[in-house]
Amino acid sequence: MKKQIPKGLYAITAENFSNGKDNISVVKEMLDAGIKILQYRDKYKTKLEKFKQCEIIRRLTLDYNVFFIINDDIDIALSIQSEGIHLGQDDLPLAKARGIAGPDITIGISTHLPKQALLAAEHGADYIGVGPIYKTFTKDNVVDPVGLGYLDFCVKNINIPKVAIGGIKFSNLLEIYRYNPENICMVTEITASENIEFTVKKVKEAMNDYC
Ligand code: 3NM
Repeated sequence: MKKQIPKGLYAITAENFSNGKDNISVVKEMLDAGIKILQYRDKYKTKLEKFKQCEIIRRLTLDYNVFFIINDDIDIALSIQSEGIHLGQDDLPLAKARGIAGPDITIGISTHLPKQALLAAEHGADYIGVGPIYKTFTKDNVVDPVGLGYLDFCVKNINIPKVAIGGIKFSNLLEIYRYNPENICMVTEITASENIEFTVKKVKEAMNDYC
């Protein structure tokens, strides 16, 4: 049976923005800090390298009861039985991914335009990414910032969970939080933090422990 993505802070790996640490050690720190949703994203490794890291992280996420999502690699997601897959606009179309992965896996899609958000919901996505809200240097070939107006549109018109993403830092967190998206994603604010546990706790407190 499909598990519902929990509300709250959504973390993503970013090994090249992790102060020289590898994904596994950053993930361990994130889990100890109380992250409940984690996406594995790595655009630079071979499939085998990604698979090996995901196998280890799967065991950790089960121990910590954390909702685990794999970016793009449906085969890895199915093989390690993650709770979810995340697709970009240039990845396999949702219907094809659903056909391969079956009904029980959560599928999320990055969206950057109202039309993409409406289509994702119509085609059975389980959540959408809404971004980049602000300028981000974490993702290559990312589109221009979509701003708070797009977040407002999605919150008002899309009835599946919204994950606000892109350039979100502690300093602008409350600006996002007041729109009340189900999830807020911070990538480098967490991965590049000198003290991940302190940063995650500070963020959770600011969001009234909604994560
Ligand atoms: N997806 P940071 S923005 C992975 O807009 C990703 O779809 C985005 O990183 C989107 O929190 C992004 O460090 C990177 O700005 C966000």
